[in-house]
Amino acid sequence: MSFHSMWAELLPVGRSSASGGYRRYAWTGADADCRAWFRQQAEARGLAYEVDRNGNQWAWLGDPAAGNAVVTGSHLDSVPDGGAFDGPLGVVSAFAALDELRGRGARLTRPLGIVNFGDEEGARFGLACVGSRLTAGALTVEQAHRLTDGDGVTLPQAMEAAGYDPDGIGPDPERLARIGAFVELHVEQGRALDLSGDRVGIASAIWPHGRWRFDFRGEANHAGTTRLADRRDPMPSYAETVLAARREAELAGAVATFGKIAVEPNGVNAIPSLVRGWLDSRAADQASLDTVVTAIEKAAREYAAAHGVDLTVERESFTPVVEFDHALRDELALILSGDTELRVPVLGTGAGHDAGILSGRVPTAMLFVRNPTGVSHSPAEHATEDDCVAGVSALADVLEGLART
Ligand code: HGY
Ligand code: MN
Ligand code: MN
Ligand code: MN
Repeated sequence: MSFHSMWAELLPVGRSSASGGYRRYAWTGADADCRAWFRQQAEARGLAYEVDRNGNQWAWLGDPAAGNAVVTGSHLDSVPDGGAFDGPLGVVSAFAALDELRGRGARLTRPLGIVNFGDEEGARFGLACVGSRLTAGALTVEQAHRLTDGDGVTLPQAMEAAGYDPDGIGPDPERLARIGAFVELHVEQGRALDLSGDRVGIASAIWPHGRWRFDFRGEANHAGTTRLADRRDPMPSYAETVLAARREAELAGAVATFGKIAVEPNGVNAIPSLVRGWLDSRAADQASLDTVVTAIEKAAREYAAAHGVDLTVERESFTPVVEFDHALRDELALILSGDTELRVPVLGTGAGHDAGILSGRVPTAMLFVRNPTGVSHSPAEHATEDDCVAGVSALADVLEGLART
C-alpha cells in the first residue's frame, strides 16, 4: 500500500469537520479507531502484532526475542485541534518504509519493529509521553493511576473503558533491552528545514522543557456589587503573569506559553475564586530554562501579593535536555550521505517526543521532515507529499543500513 493511500485512510480518523483539526485523545473512540488502523496495517503485512502492558502497539518483522531490533514509529494521538502530521507521519512512514524495503528485496539480519506509543501528547491527562514513560520506568504506576482528565475520569478508568487492564501497566525493561536502535521520524515543528531548503533533517537534541501549574486563589464575589477596593480577584495577577512570561522568555532566549487555563466558578458575572494557569516553558539549555521559570514565578508572587491573592506553583512534569546518541546520529548521517540527492542537516528541537524518553535507555535518533508552514499543534501543520515520500525513502535507507549490520 502506498504512503498516499495509507495517509488517505488515516486522515479522516478523529478529524473535526469544523476546523480540520484533530481530537485523537488517549483511550477515546478516536484513539480506538487509530489503534484499529495500526492493527489492520500490521496484519495486512503479515507482521506479528502485539499490544504491550502499557497499551503501546507493536508490529514485528522477525522475532524481537532475538534482540538488537531496529524499531521505528511514533504516536497517533493529538493535541486539541492538532495537525495531521505530528505523530501519524512517523507511523505511516514506518509502514511505508517497510513496504519499500520489501520492494527492494532488502535482506535484514535484525528484527524490525514498528511502534505506536500511546498518549504522547498528554492532551487528556496532562502528562506527555505516558506510554513511553511507563515503558521506560520514567512514570510510576502510582503516578499514572493518579492521572485524571478534565471530567474527573482517571487513567485507569479510561483504560478499562477502552478494554485495557490498568493494573498491568508498568516498566518494561525486557522490551527495551531487545531494541538495538530506535529511530523516530517526525514532521519538523519549526521552519529550520524550510529556511535551509532541505527535505529531511537529523535531530541533534531536544531542549529541556517542563510544565508548571500556577494556582491563583482569591475570593469569589459578585461582579456587579463588589467595589474594586474590596476585591481579591485572582484574574489580574494571572494576566500580569502571562505578560511577564513573555517578557522573561525574551530576556532569557527561551519560550514560555500559558496555553491552558481553568477558572472557578467560571461565571461571567462572578469574580473568580481560582484561576489555574499551566505554563509550558523550554530553552536550549538548563540554565536558561531555570532562569526564565524562576523569573516568571517571582513576578507571579509579586502580582499575587499586590492583589491580595494566594499563589501556589507546582511543577507537573519535566524532561531534561536530550542529546541523541552521537554514534547512531553519525551512522544515520553516513547512511544518508549515500543519497547524493539529499542533503541532511542536523538540527535541535524544542518539541518533546517519545524518542526523548527512550534516549539514554536505547540508542535513539530522530529524522525530521520539512514543514513549510513551520506551524504545529494546529490544523495549519503541513508537509508536502514529495517531502513525505523523501522522508519515507530516507527512513527506508536508515532501516536497511541499520538492520543489515
Ligand atoms: O509538547 C511537545 O513538545 C510534544 O509535542 N508532546
Ligand atoms: Mn506534539
Ligand atoms: Mn509528536
Ligand atoms: Mn558525533
